[in-house]
Amino acid sequence: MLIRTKPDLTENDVTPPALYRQRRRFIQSGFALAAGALVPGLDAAAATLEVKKFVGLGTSRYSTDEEMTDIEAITNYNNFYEFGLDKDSPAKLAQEMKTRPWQIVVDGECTKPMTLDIEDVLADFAMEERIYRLRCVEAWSMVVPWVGFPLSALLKKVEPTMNAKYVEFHTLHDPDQMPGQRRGLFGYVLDWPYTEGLRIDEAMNPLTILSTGLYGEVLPNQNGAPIRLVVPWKYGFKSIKSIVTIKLVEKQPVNTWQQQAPNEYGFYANVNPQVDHPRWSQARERRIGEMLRRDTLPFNGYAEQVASLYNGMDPKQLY
Ligand SMILES: Nc1nc2c(c(=O)[nH]1)N[C@H]1C(S)=C(S)[C@@H](COP(=O)(O)O)O[C@H]1N2
Ligand SMILES: [Mo]
Repeated sequence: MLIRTKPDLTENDVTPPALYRQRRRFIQSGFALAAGALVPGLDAAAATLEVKKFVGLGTSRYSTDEEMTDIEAITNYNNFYEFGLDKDSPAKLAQEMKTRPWQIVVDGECTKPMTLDIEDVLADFAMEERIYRLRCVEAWSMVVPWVGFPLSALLKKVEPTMNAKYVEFHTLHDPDQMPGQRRGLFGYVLDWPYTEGLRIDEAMNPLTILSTGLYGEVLPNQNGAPIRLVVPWKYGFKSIKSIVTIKLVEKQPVNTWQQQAPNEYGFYANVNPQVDHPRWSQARERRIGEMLRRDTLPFNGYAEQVASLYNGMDPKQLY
């Protein structure tokens, strides 16, 4: 059910980015040690410290040379409505979210459906894990050095059938842990769980990653721990956080923002400076940390990698 008491609110409402002061806090002690011992990509010594680091990771060939956004901004200027509507509330309210144990169900149109423990995911894909320094864009933009591996690697494991035309993702639904899912607490509720979708060829594209860390460290809760999607040629809302379900499906899923405001958000959400959002231009963006706005690039600068996925499609349809 959808209750909508604040109709002009959108996922893109911008809080002035003056609030990066709050010190980030990473791992709750407890799981770091055990996890570090099991995962080849993790530094065993560092695992005993408060912050768990990924070591020896190669860099993806898709990485940009552009300057990285300050970690304080990446971890304190977030959208994660399960933890409130303000950009600075996820950093405060997501810290108590339990990310262990954590299971991910991968099923639907495939021959080998699986329930994976996050520790197994980290171990199984450690060899494929890379640093992906990628741009992400909204009205603001950032360059984030994600730690991640291609979503395709995981999808191949379950062997999608010919009927797998789309992939549907769900975030954890747990109102006890996620105050934003308690009806009415913020006077506004999305239809939980947060849901996203990709077409199967988008999902198999090597630029589509599952991320488990950033800046060489385990993903902070506010950025979608323990595992989140990153689709850098699409607007930020496609990059669903804290994933518990990955379902191969035949029909195009309805994603959360499309359901919430179908006149404003579509399925594809490809970054396109020429297509305005109904209530604002998307021609320019402000890179966090910079004063002047810059032109937004088609497909957020990743046209060479992904434009061919949409050959023959009407650009309007791509929103
Ligand atoms: N589960 C969930 N995933 C989500 C969101 C959300 O509210 N809930 N917000 C989305 C939006 S609108 C954006 S812009 C990005 C923000 O990611 P970041 O905080 O890591 O920059 O997460 C996306 N993933
Ligand atoms: Mo967003």
